[in-house]
Amino acid sequence: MLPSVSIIVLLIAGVPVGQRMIPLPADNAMQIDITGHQWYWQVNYPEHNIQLTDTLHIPVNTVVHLQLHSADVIHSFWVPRLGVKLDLIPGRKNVLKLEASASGTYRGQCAEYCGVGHAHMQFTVIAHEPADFAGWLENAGRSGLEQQEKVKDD
Ligand SMILES: [Cu+2]
Repeated sequence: MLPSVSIIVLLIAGVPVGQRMIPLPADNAMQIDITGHQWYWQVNYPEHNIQLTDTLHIPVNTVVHLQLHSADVIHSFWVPRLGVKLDLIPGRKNVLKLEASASGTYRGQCAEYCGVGHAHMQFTVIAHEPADFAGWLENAGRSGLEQQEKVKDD
């Protein structure tokens, strides 16, 4: 009796939490494609024709869905202060929900050893207030392919 009651209570509490953690396709959250390369991060905003290297701009207090791909070996997308880490696996797409609760700059780092350049495979997440983000999106989208950070040779 007690085990059944315990399990039911845990399911009632746990199922909604689990549902919120799954990136469901029905969500109309912003999609950002991230491709790991040896040894840099390619960031694409497919709906806005924006392409960046090693920099990710997001709106604050908003869930964005990152579609993680790898062009070569296994990498791992890790932003310690945002509490997220997920592997990028060749031939697969992993989806990560990312949300920042405060505007500002967050450092990220590849967390899976991927070769000699691994330690330098870092990136920056910039979380903007909603109005600032809309402005950034408009500017960056208008200029087409924006390579605002250092362009790396492959
Ligand atoms: Cu790495």
